[in-house]
Amino acid sequence: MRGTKVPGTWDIFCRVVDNFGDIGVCWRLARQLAGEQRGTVRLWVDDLAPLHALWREADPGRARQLVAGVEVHRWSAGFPAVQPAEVVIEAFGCGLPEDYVLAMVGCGRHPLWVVLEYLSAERWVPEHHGLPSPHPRWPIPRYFFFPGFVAGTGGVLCEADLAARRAAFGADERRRAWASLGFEPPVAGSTVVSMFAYDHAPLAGLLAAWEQGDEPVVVAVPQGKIVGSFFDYFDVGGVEPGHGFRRGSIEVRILPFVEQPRYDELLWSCDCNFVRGEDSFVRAQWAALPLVWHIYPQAERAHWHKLEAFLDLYCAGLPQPAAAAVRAMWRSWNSSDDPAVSIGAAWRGFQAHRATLAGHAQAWAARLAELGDMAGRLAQFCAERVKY
Ligand code: TRH
Repeated sequence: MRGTKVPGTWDIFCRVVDNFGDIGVCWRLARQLAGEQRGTVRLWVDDLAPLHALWREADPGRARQLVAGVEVHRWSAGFPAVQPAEVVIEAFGCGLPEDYVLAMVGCGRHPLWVVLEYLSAERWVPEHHGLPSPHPRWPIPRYFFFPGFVAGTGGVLCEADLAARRAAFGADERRRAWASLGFEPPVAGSTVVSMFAYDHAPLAGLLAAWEQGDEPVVVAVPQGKIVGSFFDYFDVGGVEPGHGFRRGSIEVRILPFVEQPRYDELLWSCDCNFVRGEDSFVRAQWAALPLVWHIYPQAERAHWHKLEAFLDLYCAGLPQPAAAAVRAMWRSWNSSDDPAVSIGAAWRGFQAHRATLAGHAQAWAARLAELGDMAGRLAQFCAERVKY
C-alpha cells in the first residue's frame, strides 16, 4: 500500500560514548533492519574496536566493510559525499555530520530523520514517543523514537528467531556452550550466575555472602574491568579466560568476552544474570530468568528514577514479599553509599523467592513479546512517515 512500504535504505549513526551499549544496540538494530526488514543498511560508527568485541568478523582496521549484511563505515572527520538514505537514524543524541545534513536538505524528497533515544520505563515515555522534533534550520521531517516496555512506546529489540533459538537451547547445547568457554557444566545443585556490572557495584559484599553461604555458587565473569575486582577479593594473580578458582562455597569462572549471540547462550546457561546498561539488561529479560540490573549511573542520580520506574513495572503482579525482595536486591546492588539492606542479606532474600522469580521472569518475557519487536515497530513507524 502506498505510504506504508517499509523504507529500503537506512543510515544509522552511532558514537561510542563508552563501553558497549551504544554500538551494541545499533549493531543489533542494523542487523535486524538488513536481515529481517530487507533494508540496505549503512552503519556509521566512530570506533570499530567495541564492534569487533561484539562481532569478531568486523575488522577494526577497515574503514568500510560488509558484515552480516550491513555496510559498516568508520565515521571519521571529513565525511564523504554520499547520497543520504531514506531513513536516517541518529542514535542516542550523537548528532549528524554537517555535510550529511546539507546533503539531506538537498534531496528532492527529504529523508526521514529519526532521533533514537535511550530505553526507559519512566511514565512520560509513551507521551513523548513519536513526537515531531522540528529542526531549527531545515525543513527535514524529524521525529523522536523511544524504546520502552509498554504499549505506546517503540518496544525493545528482539530478533525474529530469538524465541526459537532459546527454545532449542537444551542440555546438549548448554554443555557445548560451557565447553566452548573452557569449562565443564556446573554440577547440579549449584546456583549459576553471570556477572556483568560496573566497577562501583558492591561486589566484595556479595562475594563474601556467596563464599560463606551454605549453597555452592558458580559465578561466570566475562573479561572486563570487573575481573580485576574478583582478583583483588580472592587475592589471585591474572587468571586467563577459560580458567577459574574456588574458595568456600564459591567458584569463579573467568570467561572471554563473547560475541553477542554467544552472550545470549551464556545468559540461558545461568540461573540468575547480573546485567547492566541497556542491551544486556534487555537480553536478560529475553532469557526469561531472574536478573539483577546494574543501571548506568547518571549525574544527580537521574538513573535512580529510571531504576524505580522499571521496578514498578517489573514487580507489578509479583506477590508482595517477592516484589520487596527484588526491590531490596536491585537497590542494594545500585547503592554505592551505605545501602539500607546489606547486599548479602538482599541476596539471601532474593534467593528465598527464586522459584517465584523464575516463573515471573517467564511471564514478563511473554508480556514483553506481545508488544512486538522494536526494529519492526521502527520500520512501520518510518513507513507511515516516509514520503514516496
Ligand atoms: O556496556 P554497557 O555498559 O553500555 C552502555 C554504555 O555505557 C552507554 O554509554 C550507556 O549509555 C548505556 O550502557 C546505558 O552495557 P550494555 O548496554 O548492556 O551493552 C553491553 C553489550 O555487550 C550488549 O550488547 C551485550 C554485549 N556483550 C557481549 O556481546 N558479550 C559479552 O561477553 C558481554 C559481557 C556483553
